[in-house]
Amino acid sequence: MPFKLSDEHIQEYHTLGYTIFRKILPPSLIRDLRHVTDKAREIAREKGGPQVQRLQPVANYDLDQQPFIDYAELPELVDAIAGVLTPRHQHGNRNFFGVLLEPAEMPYCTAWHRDWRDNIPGLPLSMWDEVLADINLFNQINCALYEDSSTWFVPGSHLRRDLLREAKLFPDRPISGPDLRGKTAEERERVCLEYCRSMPGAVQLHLEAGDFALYRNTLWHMGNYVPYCKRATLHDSANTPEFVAWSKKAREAAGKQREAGIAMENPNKVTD
Ligand SMILES: O=C(O)CCC(=O)C(=O)O
Ligand SMILES: [Fe+2]
Repeated sequence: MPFKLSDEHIQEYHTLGYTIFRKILPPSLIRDLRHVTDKAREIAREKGGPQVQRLQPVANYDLDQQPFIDYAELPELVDAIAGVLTPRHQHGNRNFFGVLLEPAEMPYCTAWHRDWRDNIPGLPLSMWDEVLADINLFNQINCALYEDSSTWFVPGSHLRRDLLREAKLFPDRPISGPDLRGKTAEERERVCLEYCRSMPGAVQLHLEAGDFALYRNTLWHMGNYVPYCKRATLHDSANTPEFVAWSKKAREAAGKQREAGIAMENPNKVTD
C-alpha cells in the first residue's frame, strides 16, 4: 500500500515531538541503499575503528551517490515532509546527511541529551533556549534500512525545558552515560538498557526496514547499540535556510566560547 500522510502524523509530530512514516521507502530503494551502506560501514570502520557510530556526510566519500540522490528526491518523502512541516523543509542535504551503524565489537550507548544544548561544547545556551520551539529549526530524521530499535525518546519533552526530576538525574555537564569500564559485553548490554530506562517517561522507538522517523532533536533522546543488530539508518535533517544560518552562527559562537576556555554551560546549575 502506498504511504498516506494522515492528520495523526501532523498531530503527533507537534505533541510527541516525533512521527513515523511507515514503509515509505520502496523495496528497490532499500536494496540499493543497503548495498551502498555496506560499503559505508567498511569505510567508517577503517577510518574510525570497530566501535564507530556513523559515516557522515556520505557525500564526502567514495560511494555510489545515486541511491542517496534517489532517497533525497523520493516524491512520497518530499510530500510527506512538506505536509508535516512546509515545502521549505528539505531533507537529503548533501553536506549533512550520513548513516548510523552498529558497533562491531561491544554494546554501548550515548548519554541522554538534547542535541546542541548537551553535545556542542561552548554553545551559549541562551542561543538555544530562545529558539527551542522554532519549527524552522531542529527537525531531524532517522530512516531505517534494517529493523532498528536503538533510539529512545522522552515524548513531549521538546515542548518544555527540563523537569526537576530530569535536572536531578543529570545535574552535571557533560552528561554522563553509564559506567562500562571492565564489563563484559552482556553486562554492558544490561547496564545500557537500565540507563535507557532510568529516564522517566522514556520510550523505545521501533523502526522496521523502510520506516522514516521525523523528530525534534530538542527532545530528550539517546542511542543504545548492540553489535548483533545490524544497523544502517540514514541520519538526516529537514533543513530550512533559517536552520543553516542559525547553525553557522551557533557553531561560531561555541568556538569563541571554547577559545575563551568555557567548555559547557550547565542549564541545571544549582545556584543558591
Ligand atoms: O543513534 C541514534 O539514533 C541517536 C544518535 C544521537 O542522538 C546522536 O548521536 O546525537
Ligand atoms: Fe542526538
